Amino acid sequence: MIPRVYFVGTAGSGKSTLVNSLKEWMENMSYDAITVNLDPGAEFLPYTPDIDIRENVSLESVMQNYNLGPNGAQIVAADLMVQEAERIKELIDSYDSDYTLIDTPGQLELFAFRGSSSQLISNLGGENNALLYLFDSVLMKHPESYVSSRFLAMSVMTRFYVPFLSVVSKADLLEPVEKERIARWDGNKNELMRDLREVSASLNVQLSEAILGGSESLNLLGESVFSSSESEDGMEDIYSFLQKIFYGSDDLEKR
Ligand SMILES: Nc1nc2c(ncn2[C@@H]2O[C@H](COP(=O)(O)OP(=O)(O)O)[C@@H](O)[C@H]2O)c(=O)[nH]1
Ligand SMILES: [Mg+2]
Repeated sequence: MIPRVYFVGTAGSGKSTLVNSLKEWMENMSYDAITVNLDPGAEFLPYTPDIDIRENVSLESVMQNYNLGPNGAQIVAADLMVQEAERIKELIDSYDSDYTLIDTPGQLELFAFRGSSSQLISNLGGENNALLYLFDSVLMKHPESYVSSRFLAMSVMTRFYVPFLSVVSKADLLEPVEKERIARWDGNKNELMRDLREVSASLNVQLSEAILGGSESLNLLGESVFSSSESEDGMEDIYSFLQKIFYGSDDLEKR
């Protein structure tokens, strides 16, 4: 079964853009990947998906058929996608490719917090799933938003028991010193707490410390890879993570 790689993150974190740039990077390296769009509400995609949920479930058709506004239709569409799982799975497996890059709905909560999505992932990929969790670089610069971004990611992880990689997207928008600080926070909770104490109320710090303490012992999120779709930074790191997960080797040779 061809490995399935899901791109998950908050709206605007760069999922669709990264699907496109990772696919292009892979093509340049002569690795094969197909792309799947699972965002029924996508108006514009920077790539032409090989498989597109919108052919059967689109936000527009759900709004019309169920007489709903856009928010209600997003929810119904997310649930309707499960019924498409078998068809999409067969389509994916009809390709001879090394990877399947799967774009997910713009609004993270539609994908991450509805039971239908865990069902969809498990029906689509079984044991052959991995997830790239995109952290928006803008939200990773400051200790308070760094912490809330990590908590959100942890909460998503409690829904999907699949290997995952933390990716700080749009890294070209970060100064070198900001990148260094994020990497330090990833690796050292005490430094994060120290910086958080300088800007946040003590109750927030206590709460954050308690939750982060738990996550540290579980090694829940690990260190982040920085990626940029502008400069192609991070593509190699992402690829070697996938190679290690699916083919047991982190070198850049094809399987
Ligand atoms: N500077 C910069 N902008 C990016 C990058 N990736 C995405 N963007 C921009 O961020 C916005 C949202 O990206 P999109 O891929 O649509 O996010 P999605 O909602 O997660 O699919 C778009 O305007 C992109 O051009 C990146 O690596 N660098
Ligand atoms: Mg998108």
